[in-house]
Amino acid sequence: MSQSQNTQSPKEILQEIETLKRERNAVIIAHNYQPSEIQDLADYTGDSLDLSRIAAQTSASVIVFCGVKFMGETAAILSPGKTVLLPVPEAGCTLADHASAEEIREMKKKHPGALVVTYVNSSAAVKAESDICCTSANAVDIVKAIDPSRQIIFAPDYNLGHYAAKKTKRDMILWNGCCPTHALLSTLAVEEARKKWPKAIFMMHPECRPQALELADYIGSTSAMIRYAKQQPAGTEFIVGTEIGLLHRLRKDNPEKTFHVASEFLVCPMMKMISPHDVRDSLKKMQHVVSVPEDIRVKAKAAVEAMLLYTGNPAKTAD
Ligand code: CIZ
Repeated sequence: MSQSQNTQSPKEILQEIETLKRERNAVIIAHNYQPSEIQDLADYTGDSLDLSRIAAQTSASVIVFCGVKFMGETAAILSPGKTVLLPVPEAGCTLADHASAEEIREMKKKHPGALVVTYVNSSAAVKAESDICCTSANAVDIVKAIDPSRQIIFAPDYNLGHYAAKKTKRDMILWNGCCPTHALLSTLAVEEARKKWPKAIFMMHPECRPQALELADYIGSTSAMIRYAKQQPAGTEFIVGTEIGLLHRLRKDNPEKTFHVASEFLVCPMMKMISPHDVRDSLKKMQHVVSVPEDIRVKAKAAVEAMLLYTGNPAKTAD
């Protein structure tokens, strides 16, 4: 880093980002779990599905994806003609790492005829081995829509699969992966938060463990929580059982309501890796380009598009 870059103020960095954005015809998108300063500098914030749709539909030629690797890959899968940049390439996802394409192939051999439903928190190679993807926002609807006579392998998140199985009364083969951040929300932590804020509505993400989910007032994805919180009257208090980054958006959208994080452990270190400097460097040096081999991209795109069709919301993509 040069001396002048070192001494730049936060405001100067933001100005440089704006200039680079115009020069590159770029758009910046940030996941709901990103640090607040990244959410604030982004053009759009949302969940991985919202953001991939935005990436596919934008007229910008460069997409700076402030999130983790699988999200950048999903955008690249849907937007082959655009350049997708991940400011910090080391930002991965432990949950996605729980399943490899080879393991999915082995599982399919063991259960011939089973349909593979894969959470978007998975690598492009795993998506390419899947029949249909889902997000935490639509997992229940996707499972519900599948022919009841078909066996389902649900990967890689055990907790989301368990939740979808319970809601749909389907007996599914569940993968043994989990998000280590959401798994940290213990029943003890839930009870302690309840004691501290007895009047609050407890919202929880379906990536939390089943025992914790039993104690929730409302269960939903980040986009569902954003919608639900908006619908509640002014003065409502909430305890939020998901990654702490979501509280920034919830508070911004609802200044007349109160939000508490359910546990101080709900911090995903991967989601906190990107700084405004990284966004600036990403645009300046056009780094780090997310690329998905074409044979994998085409197969993974079919699984992502199958999900978009099931949910009645196909993405407008280039090919
Ligand atoms: O789908 C996403 O973006 C994730 C990881 C969580 C959520 O509920 O939005």
